[in-house]
Amino acid sequence: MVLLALRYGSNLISVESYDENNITASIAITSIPLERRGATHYWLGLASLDDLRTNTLESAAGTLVSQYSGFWYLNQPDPSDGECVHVTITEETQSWSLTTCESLQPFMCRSKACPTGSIHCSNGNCINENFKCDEQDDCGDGSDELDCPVNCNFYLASSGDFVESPYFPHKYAPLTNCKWTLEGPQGHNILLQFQEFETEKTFDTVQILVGGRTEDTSVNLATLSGKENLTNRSFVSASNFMIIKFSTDASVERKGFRASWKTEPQTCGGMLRATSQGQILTSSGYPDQYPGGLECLYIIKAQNGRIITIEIDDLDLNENEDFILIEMEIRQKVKQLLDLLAVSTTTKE
Ligand SMILES: [Ca+2]
Ligand SMILES: [Ca+2]
Repeated sequence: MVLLALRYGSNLISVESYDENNITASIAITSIPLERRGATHYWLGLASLDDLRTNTLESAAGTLVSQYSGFWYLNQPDPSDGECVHVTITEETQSWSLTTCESLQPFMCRSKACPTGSIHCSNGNCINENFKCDEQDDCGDGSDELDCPVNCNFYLASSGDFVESPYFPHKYAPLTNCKWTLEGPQGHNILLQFQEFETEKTFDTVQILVGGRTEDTSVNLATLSGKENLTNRSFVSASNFMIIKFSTDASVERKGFRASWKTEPQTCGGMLRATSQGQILTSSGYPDQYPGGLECLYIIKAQNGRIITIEIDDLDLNENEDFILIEMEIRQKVKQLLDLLAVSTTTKE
């Protein structure tokens, strides 16, 4: 959630006064249907520090807030319930409680307002609108330069389109630096597929980045060069952003590339029902690589009195960066069972 908010240059909302609590409550109430109020929670960007021994909460932006400024539910804050603050919406107000941080809940973000004559950067900064497309990075994350066709920087926001190197299918120019920033609807992945690809090997490269709207919020998915047959390979971003960068050196040009991109709804996570027959759960794209930036929550339920068994048959994760967390719920309290961090095979729980 914190990542998602950062991709839009904002942070999770943190509430520090009575007025702010009322404002966020009214925003939440108007965006949640009447029949779901009272049963609906959303995340505040606050977490308890040191099990509340110092009476302090920390906001997603890193500021410290006293627990006494909270609008807590009866018998809350109880650090044994978890570390993260969520709120429960009732008819017209919201009350806070602590809970475990792993569940996927709605959340609210806050970003700075920019004065007239200035524009919003993707990292939350505001800059004078005259600094847009002047080939200088004034935002600090390059977002004032990402939508500048005159400088070969294209911003494409849709559910799909195509991207091709300049002058394709004729040769591209030496010393080219182009960038395409693709943005699909929220909750969708981006899939990129090349129809043709030919550049000077090693010296003229196409780089694919996924994660956020800017390079500093993204990770490198692939760097391509040479003559490659990529028609059977697709490049997937688990977020609704993808960046394609094309750079060439001073000599030897080829025809370049043509690729199409489309979006598809994210399908990971969901409610599953355990039965006496075993069922198989796989990560997105298995047995191929899972896309970067995934965050999936599966809730497995069984009939009362039944035991749920999970057997891991095959596990291959990026060590220390990607993980699977298995938790169980006893009397509505969630306890952590297993945290799979490293590469290993055949574990049984
Ligand atoms: Ca600029
Ligand atoms: Ca070249």
